[in-house]
Order: sequence, then C-alpha cells, then structure tokens
Amino acid sequence: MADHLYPVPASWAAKSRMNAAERAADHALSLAAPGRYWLDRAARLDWFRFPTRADESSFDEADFQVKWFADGALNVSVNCIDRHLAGHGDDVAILWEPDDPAEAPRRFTYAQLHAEVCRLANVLKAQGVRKGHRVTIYLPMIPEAAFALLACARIGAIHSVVFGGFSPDALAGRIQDCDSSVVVTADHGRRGGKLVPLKANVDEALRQCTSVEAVVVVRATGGAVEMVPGRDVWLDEAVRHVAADCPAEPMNAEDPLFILYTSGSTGKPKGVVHTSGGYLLWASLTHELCFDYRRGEVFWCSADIGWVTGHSYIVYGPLANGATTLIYEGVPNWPDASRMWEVVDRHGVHTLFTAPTALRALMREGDDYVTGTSRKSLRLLGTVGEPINPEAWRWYHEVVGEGRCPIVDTWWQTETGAAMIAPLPGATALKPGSATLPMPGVAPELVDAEGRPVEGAGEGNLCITRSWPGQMRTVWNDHARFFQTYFSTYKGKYFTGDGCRRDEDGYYWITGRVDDVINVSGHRMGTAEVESALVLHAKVAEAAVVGFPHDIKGQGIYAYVTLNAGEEASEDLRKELRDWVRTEIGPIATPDAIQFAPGLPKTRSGKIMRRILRKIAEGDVSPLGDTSTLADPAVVEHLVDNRIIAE
Ligand code: 6R9
Repeated sequence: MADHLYPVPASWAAKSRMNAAERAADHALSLAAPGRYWLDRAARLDWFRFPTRADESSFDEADFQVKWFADGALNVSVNCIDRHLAGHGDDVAILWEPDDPAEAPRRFTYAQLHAEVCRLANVLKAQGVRKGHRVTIYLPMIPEAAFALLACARIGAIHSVVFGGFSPDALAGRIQDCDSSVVVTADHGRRGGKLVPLKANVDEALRQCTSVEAVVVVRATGGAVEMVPGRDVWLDEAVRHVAADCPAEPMNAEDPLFILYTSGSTGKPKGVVHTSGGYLLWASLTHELCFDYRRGEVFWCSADIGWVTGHSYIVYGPLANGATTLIYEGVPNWPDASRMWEVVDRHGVHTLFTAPTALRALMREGDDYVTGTSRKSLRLLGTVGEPINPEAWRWYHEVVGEGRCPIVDTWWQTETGAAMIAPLPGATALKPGSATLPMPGVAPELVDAEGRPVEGAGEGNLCITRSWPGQMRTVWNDHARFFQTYFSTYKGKYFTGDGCRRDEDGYYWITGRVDDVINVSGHRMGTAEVESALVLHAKVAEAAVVGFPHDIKGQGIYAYVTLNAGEEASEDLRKELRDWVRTEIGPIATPDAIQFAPGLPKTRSGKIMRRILRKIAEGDVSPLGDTSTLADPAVVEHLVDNRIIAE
C-alpha cells in the first residue's frame, strides 16, 4: 500500500512548468554542465554585479571550501522587496493571522513592507548596527519578525533567530556564541491564548551576556515589561525618529546572511552559516519549483520563523518570488482543531506547507473539524521536518485535500538551506512516505557503513557528493567543526546524518537519523543536549537520552537517569527533572519518560550502549542483540523490569 503510485493529476500536467521527462533532463543537465546551468539560474535574482563564476567548492580536506557566485554582488532585501515595487508594489506581501481569531488580520503590500523594513533597518543603524554585526532576533510570529530579518539583510547585518520557545539559558548561549550587539524582541508572545514572557526572558539571558548594547522591543501585546534605561528601546517610539527609506548595502554573494543554531549529535548547538547569493537562489528556485508557485497565490508555511523552514519558506523564498506569504501567530489546535482550515478559508490559501506531527495531532481529533470547513482554495499541500507515515499522508490527501491536491513531501535540513529531495507537483508521480527525487544540482548517494556506494535499489546512509548553491558555508567561529561534522565520515562527501532507501524507480525514502539526533515534533534535538541539562541538576550523577516512537510527535524523549549516592528516586523528583529540562532548554526538550536507573549499560571501555537503551525505550526487549561486551549484564535486567510505558 505504501508503494501505491499517485500519478500527476491531469489538471496539473496541463499547466506544469516541466513534465517527468523534462524534470529528468533538467536534473541531468544541472549535473553535466553545472557552470552554465547555475549562471543561467542566477539570472532569476537581481544583482548589483552579476557573477561570472558559479561553483568553486571542494569537499576534500586539502582544498576544502563551499563557495558559489563569489564575484557576484547583491542585496537580499532588494530581491525580496524593491524589485517588486515597480510592477507589484500594491500586491500583498504579508498576510498576518493573529493568535486570537476574534482579532483582525493585518496585511502589508510590498510598498508597505519596503517602508517597514527600511524604518527598522534605520532603527538598527541608530543602535550602532553595521555590516557584519550580529543581531539576535527573539520574536513571536508577528509581521515584525519578517521585517527584522529583512532589515538586517538590508544593512548587511547577520541575523541569528532564536525560537521563542527557547529558555533564557538557551538564548544566552546563542547570543554569546555569535557576540550579538543587539537583540530584537517583543514584550510578550502569544500562542494558543497563552502569553510567553519574551522580554523578561531576554532580561534574564542578558545577565550572562556582555556583548549586547541595545534591545529593540516590539509592542506586541501591550503587556507590562521592564525597560532598562540606556539599553532598551521601544520600536514604535524609535521609528518616529528615522527615515522611511534606507539604502541597501551591496553585499558579496558569499557574505553571511544569517546564522541559525541547530542541534547535532554532540555538544552544544552549531551556528549554521548561510550566505547571501547561493542561499537566496536556492530558497527562491525551490519555492517556485516544489510548489509550482504563481504570482497572486497565497502561500502558507506554518513553521515558526525560528526554524530554517520559516526562514526559507515564510520569508526568503516566497518574498523573492513576489508571493503573498501568510504568517500565523498561533498553534494548529487552538481554539480548536479546525483552526488551520479556518485560516485557509479566511485567507484563500492555495498552498499549505506544514509538518507531519501537526497532521497526526489533528487527524486524531476526527474528520469533522476538517469537513466543516470549505478548503476550496487549496490546490497544493506540502510537508517537511520528518518522515510522513502513509496513514497521515493519505489523511492529508483525502480528507484535507479531498483527493485533488498533490502532496509535496520535501526532505532537507538546516544545513541544506532549502528543499533537496522533493516531488514537483506537475511532474512527479507520488508515493506516500517518499520525498521522491533530487532537486536540480543535487547528487544523492547511499553508502554502506564502510563508505562504499550502494548502486540501484538499496538502503544506506545518505550523502550528497557535490555542492549545491544553498549549502551551509561553515559553522560560525568553528570551520574545523564544519569539516569534522559533515565531511570526515565519508571522504569527499557531505554526510546528512540520515538513513535512506532508494527503490526500483529511483525514489528516495528517508528512514530517519542514524546519529544521536532525535526528531521530536519535527524539531531537531541532540540527545547530548538533554543529557547535559539533566546532569547539571545537583541530584543527577549520569543521564542517557534516546528517542522512542511516539504516535503524535514522531519521536519522544526517553531519559535514563542515575542519581547521586544517597538521593531517593520519587515521583516528585521525576517532575522536578522534567521542569528542570524545560527551564534549561525549553518546553520542546521536556522528557516524555524518565526512568531512574541504578546503573547504565556500558561496555568495558565505559561507553554507554545506546542501542540497548533505545530497544528498551521502544519496548522491544526480547532480542536485545549482542550484549556480550557489557561490563555488567545485571544492569540491563533491572532496566527491562523497570521500563516506563511512556504516553
Ligand atoms: C527542514 C528541516 C533536518 C532533519 C533531517 C531529517 C528530518 C526533514 C524530512 C525529514 C523525512 C522529510 N527531515 N524533512 N525526514 N522526510 N520530508 O526539518 O530541517 O530542522 O534541520 O531537520 O529532519 O532527519 O536530517 P532540520
């Protein structure tokens, strides 16, 4: 059933930009003549100086670099705003749907967006921000979030967006790592009728940060906050003193556009760096191809701007293409499970791009919440963030899309900038659960544990053998870690960290992470991060964290905790540790299950055997596999007998 083929609907085939054969030919051309292919594609952007060189990357250690369009100059905000003004200044750029459905939506034309972005850029300049400086953005899903990204891009400042659900500690770590001089935040955020104290979180974070000279505060809710004189300014007051025009800084294609922190298998989050030319080209090209975007359509990506999906498909891709992009402040199930479909109807959404975890949660509430709405504006549905199970795929296709909307399942990563493997709705027959085929210029390869390529149909670790324009350029301040993390496992290849199967038709099926990264509700979480948070607690001696299958979240967080001698395990302590992790990292890292363990299964050399811990957490305890290297087999029996059945 999972392999059932959904052909391209006739209506799509009739008007598509490419059919299947043309897609294959285009992909072949992109690999055979990359220089010409990519300089042609670069013409979709407006450049101050058009590049004469495309890819100059090498994945080999000796001359390692990732570099594209290096002699080109452009400005990202000009591409996302100014160039649309002449013909499309009155088109709606941003539609904003507030958390509370009783409140009025807001809308901004491209002309209005230009003024908002210029003013905010001038406010940042007045706070001393210059080209190359870092600005941390910690905002709710309000239009000002998009303005802030584009204002940084306009003056050449590098933005680092931190998801509003992260704790003050997590925020502080991300401010310190890139030495931001300014933070843009709001008084409070609103999600599902609840207030998030963003400004108070910033105040707490800044007690640990010395680099920050100014905090620009958006008055989003009007709630009371403390303002530190000489440091904090209200945006609505500051804009009164600045001009509504701000010249755009010419940037080299390889100048950084943003840093975005993401979890890896080890240690602290990495600052993934994307640059101006290649990233914007990749975001805009994939937005047009994967969603067959046409001017005038309303595009809704429901991700948070704090994740790469929000960067590429709420802000940069759509706005570069002159689209109308919808920003939704709230959550999918508030006030009830019909909210997303009501938003679709209210704004006439053509394309909805969301995460499987949201679909599974809504599916559980029953079809009535969906069928009570019209959804007749919908023509295309997309997913991202984790593998979509065929059951959720079919529900999305049949119930939400009433069988008429293709499902675009896009596989990609923070590191890849935008979609890498995905169907094109007018060209690619679909198989539920498969992200299908590589985008132009993308050369996937499956390798076995020894790094040998797997030919034809088969399974292996997913690598990409050559660079593409939207590839990350470095880890902020740690270029060695960039090479080490992605290019040292398999020589000369970018290793994604994902396992993958390729079928007889050449379709790719992502099977999930093969490293110690887990995917909780589409959010990446390094098990090491949760472990470090747990061991910071005074009563905890040791902790090991693994993922386990979770009906709604995809994966849940299962923590094994060994207490210090003399400490008593109790329900109260379990709750305390859950709350502890919430405050250390944020609610998305809250363990679903905490099992107190007198000891953890280790090899004689002291390595925790995570494979065994994973099996126990999954409830798959009969064949635990080879346990002969265990230092103390009795530990495992105790763990199995005291397993927690996580909800
Ligand atoms: C865009 C984004 C990346 C990881 C990636 C993979 C998983 C993303 C997927 C998918 C299966 C898809 N992933 N999309 N797995 N099918 N369509 O999610 O970036 O937060 O960096 O996560 O997410 O495991 O390696 P990021």
